[in-house]
Amino acid sequence: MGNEIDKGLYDALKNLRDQVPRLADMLKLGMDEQIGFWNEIVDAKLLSRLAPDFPVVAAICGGGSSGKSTLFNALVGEHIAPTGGTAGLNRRVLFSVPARRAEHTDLLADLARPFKDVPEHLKDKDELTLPGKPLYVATHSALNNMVILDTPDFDTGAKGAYTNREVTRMALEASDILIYIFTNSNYNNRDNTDFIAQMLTGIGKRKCLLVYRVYPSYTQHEVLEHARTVAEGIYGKLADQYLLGVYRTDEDNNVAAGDRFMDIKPVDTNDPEFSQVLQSINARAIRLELYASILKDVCQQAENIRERSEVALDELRLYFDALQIAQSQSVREALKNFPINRIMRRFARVWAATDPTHVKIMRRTGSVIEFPLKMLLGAAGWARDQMSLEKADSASVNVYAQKVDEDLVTAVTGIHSQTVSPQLAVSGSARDPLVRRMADVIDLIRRRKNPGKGENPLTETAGDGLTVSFVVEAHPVVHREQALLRSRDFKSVLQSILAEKETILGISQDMEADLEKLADDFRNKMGLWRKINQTFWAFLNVLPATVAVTYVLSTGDPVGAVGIKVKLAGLFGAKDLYALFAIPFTTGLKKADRQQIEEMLRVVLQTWLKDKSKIVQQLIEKNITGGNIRCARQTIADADQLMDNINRSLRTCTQAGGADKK
Ligand SMILES: Nc1nc2c(ncn2[C@@H]2O[C@H](COP(=O)(O)OP(=O)(O)OP(=O)(O)O)[C@@H](O)[C@H]2O)c(=O)[nH]1
Ligand SMILES: [Mg+2]
Repeated sequence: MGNEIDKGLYDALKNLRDQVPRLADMLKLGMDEQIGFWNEIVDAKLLSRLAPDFPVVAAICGGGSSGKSTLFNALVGEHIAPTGGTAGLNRRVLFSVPARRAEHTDLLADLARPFKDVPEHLKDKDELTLPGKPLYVATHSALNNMVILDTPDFDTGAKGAYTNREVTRMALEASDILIYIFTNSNYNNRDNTDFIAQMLTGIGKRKCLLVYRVYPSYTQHEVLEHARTVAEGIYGKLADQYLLGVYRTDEDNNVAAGDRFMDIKPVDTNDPEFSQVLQSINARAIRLELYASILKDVCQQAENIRERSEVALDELRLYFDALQIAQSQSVREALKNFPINRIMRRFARVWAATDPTHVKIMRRTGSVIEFPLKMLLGAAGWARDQMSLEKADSASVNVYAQKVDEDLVTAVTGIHSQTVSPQLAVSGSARDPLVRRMADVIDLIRRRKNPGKGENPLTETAGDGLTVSFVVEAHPVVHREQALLRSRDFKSVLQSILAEKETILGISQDMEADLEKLADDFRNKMGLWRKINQTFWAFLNVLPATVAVTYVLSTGDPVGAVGIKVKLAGLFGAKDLYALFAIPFTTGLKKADRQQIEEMLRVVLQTWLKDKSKIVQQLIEKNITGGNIRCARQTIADADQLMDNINRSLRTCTQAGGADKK
């Protein structure tokens, strides 16, 4: 296992630990408890342990008075832990921490995670003989980046009620390897080895170094045999797989007297020194093996959360789209009445003002008006019409203003209630790309939640290409914004929108510019004769006088989120158009002229709708939907990005977990 893989795994895990809870929170998955557990496992079991410079941790365990503390002192090279003849002397775990790292509180906390307590600095040996938090000493041991644990014995007390068993379990859990020390009087104590075996089964099998405190007279053979008994007691048939080495320490009164440190020798003289074995331990490889199943579990859970997030994100997209459709529909609602007379008159003026000079002169002679229209208009009536139009115009402004008022109230009331509602009901044409996308998302979510059931809402109704209806839940992500909007007085929302009504009534500078450009474009498309053809010109002027004040827009077509798409085919069908002109079909209006007028109306109407939609949309967004829209849009963007990163990290973690098993 290369260092790069370790580092990659560690970084990927760290990213996951940071990003998975963030994503869940961002999308309001409502899995707080599960995610809390997940966080804890990643922190306690994996992250702290897989940090590249985390020390190798070895726990010294064994029965009472077998020499654990004496061994501990020998390994750290100082007489720190109390030793004595009374079994059960130590009641707490003592960590030896390399002095240069002893000031890192985080490291201390990570080392003692299973204890759920940060170790305290040992001030007095006797502290160890009283139960309590784990303790630590800073040491200058020759063992590089190594932490040794002295633990209490686990066989003091009556069977079933041993004093220190839970502490031993935590110490084992905190360590990478086990140093098991035993004596001639307890090497075949099944109770002791069973206990260790049981602990290791629960927390993951640690490999082990055996130390036999023995009389010098014991032969190598005897020592190995007794050690075998211990190893098999702990690991059963798999003993060889977990045994890192067998060592002996011969009884020595100088040691008991504290004059010398315990001397640990390999039983087989060809084996490496004890400290050498300790130093060559590849803790990270051990940990990867130890935590492989935890890692797999953590990845699996992260994957589950990621999948849930994906659904939630799709649902949010769906809500976002639905809200946009609802908003566009309300914009359309607000602009139901089209002041065709005003707009067309304005356009006629723009048209006249931008007429080239020679056309103006020719027009004045009146010689180019074609016959049927002359009949209709009457040459003399022309000027009179122009006068009366001005009056009609100002009267129509008031009527129109009132209509806009009504339409706005209806539209604003509608979109407001949709925006704060727990559900959003929208409908649209199956041909609309946005509607198709929504249908696909609904289908995707349904298939993920409930594989193999139901059908794409689109395929159910798409045969005739007509309207599809959706009910979309308000996404939890926008609940806060909804509450904010709900807490505002609706009347004042409405008032602040109506206060800006003027911007809808007037013809903005933008629109004026658009109309000029339109006139230009049109003229460029016309041949010379058509340019001076006064039939066309006359129509432009007669139009406002002959139509109703406003023309109610109505269309079953949905409005795309990006802009208003006006389908004039349905709006001004041939019949509609003639009604609009109030000109009998028999007038003999040339087909070419009719098409020209239709085309012109279409673009003028589109220009107007574009201009006004923008204004109304801004009004609605500013006062009603803006919070939800911004919040949804931002969350979608952020979650998308997070999801990408999580996918990458997950792949790294899964690969590291997989590679480890081989
Ligand atoms: N003669 C002799 N006595 C030793 C040797 N090693 C340890 N002892 C003694 O054995 C007794 C127990 O040693 P400790 O190191 O305290 O044993 P422990 O396993 O830490 O005991 P508890 O903490 O009580 O579980 C002490 O009196 C030590 O002096 C040795 O090599 N020779
Ligand atoms: Mg002790």
